[in-house]
Amino acid sequence: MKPTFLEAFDFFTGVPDSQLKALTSFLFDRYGISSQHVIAANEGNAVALAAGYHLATGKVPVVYLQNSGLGNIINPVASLLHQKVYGIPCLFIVGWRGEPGVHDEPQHIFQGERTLELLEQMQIPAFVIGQHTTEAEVRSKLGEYREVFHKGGQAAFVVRKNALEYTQQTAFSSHGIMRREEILSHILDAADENDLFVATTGMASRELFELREARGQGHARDFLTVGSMGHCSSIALGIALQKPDRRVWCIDGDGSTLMHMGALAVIGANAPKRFIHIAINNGAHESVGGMPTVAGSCNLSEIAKACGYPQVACAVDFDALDDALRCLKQSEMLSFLEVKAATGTRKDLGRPTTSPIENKRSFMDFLSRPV
Ligand SMILES: Cc1ncc(C[n+]2csc(CCOP(=O)(O)OP(=O)(O)O)c2C)c(N)n1
Repeated sequence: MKPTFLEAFDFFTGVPDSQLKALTSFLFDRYGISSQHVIAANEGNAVALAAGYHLATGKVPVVYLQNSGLGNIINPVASLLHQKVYGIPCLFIVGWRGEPGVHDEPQHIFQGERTLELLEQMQIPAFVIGQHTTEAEVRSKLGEYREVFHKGGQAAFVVRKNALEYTQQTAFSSHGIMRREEILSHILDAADENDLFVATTGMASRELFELREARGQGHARDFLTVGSMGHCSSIALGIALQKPDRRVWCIDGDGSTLMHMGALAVIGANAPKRFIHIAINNGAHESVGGMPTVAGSCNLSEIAKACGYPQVACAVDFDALDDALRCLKQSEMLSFLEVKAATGTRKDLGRPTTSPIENKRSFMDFLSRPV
């Protein structure tokens, strides 16, 4: 089904999801990035933005998200939108990863099992859109939802895999020259044997896994933050504060850095030594289809500097990257490196073949060894 049933709405905000690629492509083609379509830093921000839209217009906003983002919306739904507070209507479009019975990655299993229950707990009526759902059924549901919105309530469509289609797929690209996997390879070349890595959600962790495999280095040095997008730098901080003798490389993305950017201020204030925070900035949420982030137009290294990182750098080509890696490593100070990157991922990129529990055990074992 095409997402055209949303034509009656004129404000959309959210965080992209691969399962909602048809929807975001449709929105991008129709509105671009504009006052009618805002890609938010995280799903909670999107809910607040939607609330502002309603306050300004009296109309019903649409918020789209992967079900991983449900946790981020609980606070603003319960304490801002809910009828017991301001009673602000909102339509949610939720991509259902980890639906029971459908194969998916470990980080989606529990969230997938609880998705409908969580919406019910938040008193958000939900209708599941599958491959065989008709547009007439969805429009009729929307008719019922109008009553809910009129009373200041919220409602949701939960979207199954391949349920939405949109043929005119917009292509995005950034202007960088280095691809994330090549950048990761240079970082691995610069690192020492005992160094630890904490990598962000999405392709970065998958590429790191495959690079280690290709190099025959095992996976014990790497913590792969397969879920919990935006939190890898805080995980890395938690480790660095307890293991000041180990060098910690945190591999962040621009989307994930933006998602919980307050973490930068906390890292800057704690200033652990030997902590190298690298944001691979391709200006996109590439792992879930390549929708743009706002990081293409912001200076992440200056933000880190203002947050108290004593050393910051920005690299746009391989020479600058190698120089920066050498200098930051030698300095043994908290550092931030923004690497301007191109979008682009190998077609045959696989997924980690070890489970998160195996990853945790071998990483903790590696961490417990004396250096
Ligand atoms: C809370 C939450 N919202 C959305 C997602 C879906 N998601 C997975 S990776 C990703 C994009 C990450 O973008 P970025 O950090 O810039 O890295 P890139 O994919 O460009 O390498 C998104 C939105 C998620 N996993 N968790």
